[in-house]
Amino acid sequence: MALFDSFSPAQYAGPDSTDPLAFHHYNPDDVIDGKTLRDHLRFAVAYWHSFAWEGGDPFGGRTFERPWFPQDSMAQARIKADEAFDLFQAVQAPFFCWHDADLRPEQGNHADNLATLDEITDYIGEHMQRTGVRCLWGTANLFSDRRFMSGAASNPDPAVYAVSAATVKMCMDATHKLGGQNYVLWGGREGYETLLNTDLKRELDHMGRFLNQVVEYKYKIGFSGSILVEPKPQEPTKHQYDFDVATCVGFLRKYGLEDEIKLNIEQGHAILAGHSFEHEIALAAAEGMLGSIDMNRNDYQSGWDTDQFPNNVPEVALAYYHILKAGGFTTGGTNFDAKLRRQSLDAEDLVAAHIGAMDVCARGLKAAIAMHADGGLESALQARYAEWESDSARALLAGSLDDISARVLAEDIRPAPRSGRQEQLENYVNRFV
Ligand code: XUL
Ligand code: CO
Repeated sequence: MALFDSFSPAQYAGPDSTDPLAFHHYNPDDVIDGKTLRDHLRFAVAYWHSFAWEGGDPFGGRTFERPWFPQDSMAQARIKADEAFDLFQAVQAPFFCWHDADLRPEQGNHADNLATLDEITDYIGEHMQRTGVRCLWGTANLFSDRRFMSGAASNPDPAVYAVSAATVKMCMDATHKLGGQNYVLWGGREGYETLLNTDLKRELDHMGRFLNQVVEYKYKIGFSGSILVEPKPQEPTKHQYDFDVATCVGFLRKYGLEDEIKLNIEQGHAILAGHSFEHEIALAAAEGMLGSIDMNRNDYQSGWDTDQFPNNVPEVALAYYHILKAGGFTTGGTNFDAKLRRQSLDAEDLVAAHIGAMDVCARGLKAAIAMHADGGLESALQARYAEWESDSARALLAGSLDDISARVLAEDIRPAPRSGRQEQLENYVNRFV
């Protein structure tokens, strides 16, 4: 029995509606600032959390019952795809994202992995044609299978490097075939459990070369989407090499990739790194490397990557504010890298989770657009740094420490401390959220 085909596409019913399966804030066709909300937000459903994850946790296995479980045959993979596209339509998702291992079962050898991925992406391509749902990004699962336990590109065993490279080529080809707008690399097990057995420099060099091979291949096949790296500080490994945005920026520069690769920033990963989501987005934007976002929410107490659906409008508003400041999404979008709680068993829970998350994002985006248009934060910022526009201030940056020291003495420069106005700015934000 199909799970999602009885849900007709969710409709916008306005903020006063009490219909739990209607949109209250996300009206996809609403035009704000010259763009529909659909095009501002570019929502994507994550195939892995919604269809491959079975509801297990470290203490217990599957809690969900789905017609495509167990996920051990191509017949089951086709049922999963049918259901996935029913869900995409039920929540009006314009995009989806996937790993190879989400779409069909891992076969245990590369030749069979290639053939079965080709087969299932043909099938998925037909669903895309029929429904108009598009691929935001594809990626390779280089972390679930046992062979990746010590990493993929950073593995001490060259045979694993080889299989990883072949798998990424396969997934780039599949993303290209499905018209994907980005290709993502999340370094699942690129990191270490203990430095006692890790040649850190060699592993970083191998990862740098691997990413260069990815970029070379992108040009070879004429893939016009963006290549994105997704920062995360730990989990599954004790230390992940793509720790946070700052670490990734330094890494990409070191290996000459700063103009070729951008970042896919995830809310929960930002929290794990001890940052806020808007910090990571603002820093990526400042470096010209903002690509896309994985929208979710972490539990602030547990210290795990809990991948919950977002429900905090002020946090989301600040994230979108920085995205808007950077010019909005181009190839990127809002991928819900989020999963149900394991007690949320029903098909309706998954539909409601996406609808609610889209509403939260729409509220956040509308607040961000209003703040951006009002310009209050920007003018406060301009005012705070205004003195740097003067010739005498600019001369400080051009001069030497000797020049500056002489000036401080000659002009008897004595700074007059000024308020940072943080509470007033927080009050300002609260008027919009
Ligand atoms: C894991 C994570 C991944 C990536 C894709 O924490 O976020 O799902 O987004 O591999
Ligand atoms: Co993610």
